Amino acid sequence: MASGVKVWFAIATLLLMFLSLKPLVAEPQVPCYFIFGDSLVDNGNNNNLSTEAKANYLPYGIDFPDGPTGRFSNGKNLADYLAEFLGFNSSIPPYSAVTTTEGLLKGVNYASGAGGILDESGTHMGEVISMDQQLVNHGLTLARIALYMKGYRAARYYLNKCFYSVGMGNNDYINNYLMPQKYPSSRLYTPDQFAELLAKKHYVQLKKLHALGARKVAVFGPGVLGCIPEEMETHGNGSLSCVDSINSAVQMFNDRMKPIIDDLNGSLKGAKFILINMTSLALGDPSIIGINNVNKACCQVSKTKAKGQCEEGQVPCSNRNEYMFWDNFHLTEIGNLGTATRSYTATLPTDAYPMDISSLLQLNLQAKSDI
Ligand SMILES: *[C@@H]1O[C@H](CO)[C@@H](O)[C@H](O)[C@H]1NC(C)=O
Ligand SMILES: *[C@@H]1O[C@H](CO)[C@@H](O)[C@H](O)[C@H]1NC(C)=O
Ligand SMILES: *[C@@H]1O[C@H](CO)[C@@H](O)[C@H](O)[C@H]1NC(C)=O
Ligand SMILES: *[C@@H]1O[C@H](CO)[C@@H](O)[C@H](O)[C@H]1NC(C)=O
Ligand SMILES: CC(=O)N[C@H]1CO[C@H](CO)[C@@H](O)[C@@H]1O
Repeated sequence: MASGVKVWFAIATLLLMFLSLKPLVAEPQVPCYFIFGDSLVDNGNNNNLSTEAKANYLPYGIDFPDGPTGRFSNGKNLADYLAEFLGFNSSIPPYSAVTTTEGLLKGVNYASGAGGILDESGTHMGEVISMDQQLVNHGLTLARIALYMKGYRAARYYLNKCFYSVGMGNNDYINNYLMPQKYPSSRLYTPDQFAELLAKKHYVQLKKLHALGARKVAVFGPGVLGCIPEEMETHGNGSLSCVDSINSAVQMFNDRMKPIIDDLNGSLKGAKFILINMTSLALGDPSIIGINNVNKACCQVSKTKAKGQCEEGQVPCSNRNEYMFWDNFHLTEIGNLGTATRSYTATLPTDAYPMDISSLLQLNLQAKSDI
């Protein structure tokens, strides 16, 4: 692991100081933020779904002001931190909990635990809101805003001004390709073919998002899945070290996303897509900031139902800021702060392509609806 990232915690600290100095009444940098993704950013959409992929029970949320909300961490998730960095004075609400059109205007969070690029990913756990379905929901949001603003043109013009984040692909591996007993994909496709299938479908999805009005979009690639505790335990050799074959399979998808970002950036007028490189974000020695446990979950995880998630009611580790992983899949709050900080202000040049979120926000794109 490279040692060039000593500064990431320093940056996080500075950023938080800066944020806490800003007056609370300041306007956010964008009027709205829409979130598409999986359990890394889900903040309650799965609560009322019939699925095992839920986190609305303790010890989830043990460090969150509202307690267990459906966030898959001990505290804030990536989207909570990004909303803070954007200048919002509260988190973006889950789509399932927003009832009024006014409530949609500052953005909503469509993310769903276990959701993927492919509709079938994660379905062995129950209901799931896939990327396609999240886009359908966003289409309904556009329609509702159009009614409210008396026209699609005005609604798209409004949506042009928002910031969007999309984080998909994790479950197409964890809860699909890497589960041969539940899904046939690893028998039907080589890792390269599967990466191609995912990338092609994701490309169409991102173009659809643009057609619904998105102009500034940060696309998060999947994480370093061979290094998450669940995969090290189930696919490793017993030494709790990263599973290289998984990392190289996921890398095939990540490598395909870069030309897709170039294509979108070149072909879609007035739009800018950026790619957050989770592989790069994982570089560096986190023990510098006190995270000295990177291969085991902080909470006691289930071995049967909802395997790898925290067991309900069990007492988690008390030194949560020393753990990278909260359960067998998800980062602790401190881990999420690191990811959010480096995607917002890149520490290494490879963290974000071709620029980080803070630079994307400053671009002056032609904010006119050209559809
Ligand atoms: C949050 O900011 C909005 C304006 O952007 C304001 O109307 C609202 O009162 C603020 N809420 C709090 C709790 O400060
Ligand atoms: C779940 O359902 C309950 C009762 O039907 C409702 O009060 C709550 O707002 C719903 N929550 C979410 C996140 O959908
Ligand atoms: C397990 O795999 C890791 C990484 O590939 C390797 O470094 C380690 O020596 C292996 N351990 C055993 C016990 O085979
Ligand atoms: C992501 O970062 C890794 C590690 O620095 C690098 O090997 C890879 O090429 C990067 N991928 C993209 C798409 O930039
Ligand atoms: C920063 C960046 O990538 N800009 C490119 C976006 O796409 C257009 C069209 O291909 C290029 O001209 C920009 O350089």
